[in-house]
Amino acid sequence: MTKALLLIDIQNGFCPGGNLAVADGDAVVPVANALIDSGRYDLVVASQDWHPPGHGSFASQHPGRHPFEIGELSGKPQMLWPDHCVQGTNDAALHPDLHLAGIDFVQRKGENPAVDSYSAFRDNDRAALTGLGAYMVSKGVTELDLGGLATDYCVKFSALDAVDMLPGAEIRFVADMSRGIDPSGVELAIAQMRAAGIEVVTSQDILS
Ligand code: VGL
Ligand code: ZN
Repeated sequence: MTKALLLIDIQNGFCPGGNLAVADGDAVVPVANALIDSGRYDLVVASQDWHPPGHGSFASQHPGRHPFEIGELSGKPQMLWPDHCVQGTNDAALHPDLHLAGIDFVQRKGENPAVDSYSAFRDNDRAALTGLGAYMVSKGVTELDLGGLATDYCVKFSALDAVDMLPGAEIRFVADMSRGIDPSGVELAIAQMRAAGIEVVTSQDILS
């Protein structure tokens, strides 16, 4: 029985003032800290969106196109984003208030300029794995609580992949530790997670 907490992309870039700010994104930080500090997890992992400059998901790489339009990357439809979470910049850093000392492992993703990687477990084309699934299997993870930024992108895809990669594990989405980009996308994400057998909980449910 290994209980794990997975914190998705709680980075400056997705918080107010960041390049791809999610409304109220920094509100997830105290919730994450309460869970990190709770002592109930055997393993705490954080993912970090970690793009090279000029990543193909950036609208700036597509002449005449703008952020939040659908473009194309490696022949597939791709949401075009503002430049964000560029390796080594403050935008890519984990939020400074996050209790880093309680984090056992940081999984970086999105390093291949030709494919985006919403999930902490694999690239969007599903070809390349990050290694996080094998790592969690090697640690014997049977319960995984996850959340972070953004609910309708990286959290959702990570949660759905966790169901695939940790067969038999109980996966829970921590709603108050998460914020999304698009409200209708968040609703859809929660419906898709529920349909995949993921339980929706609050940090209060976990801590009480
Ligand atoms: C994310 C869009 C682009 C996320 C990352 O962390 O949800 N969204 N890159
Ligand atoms: Zn990204």
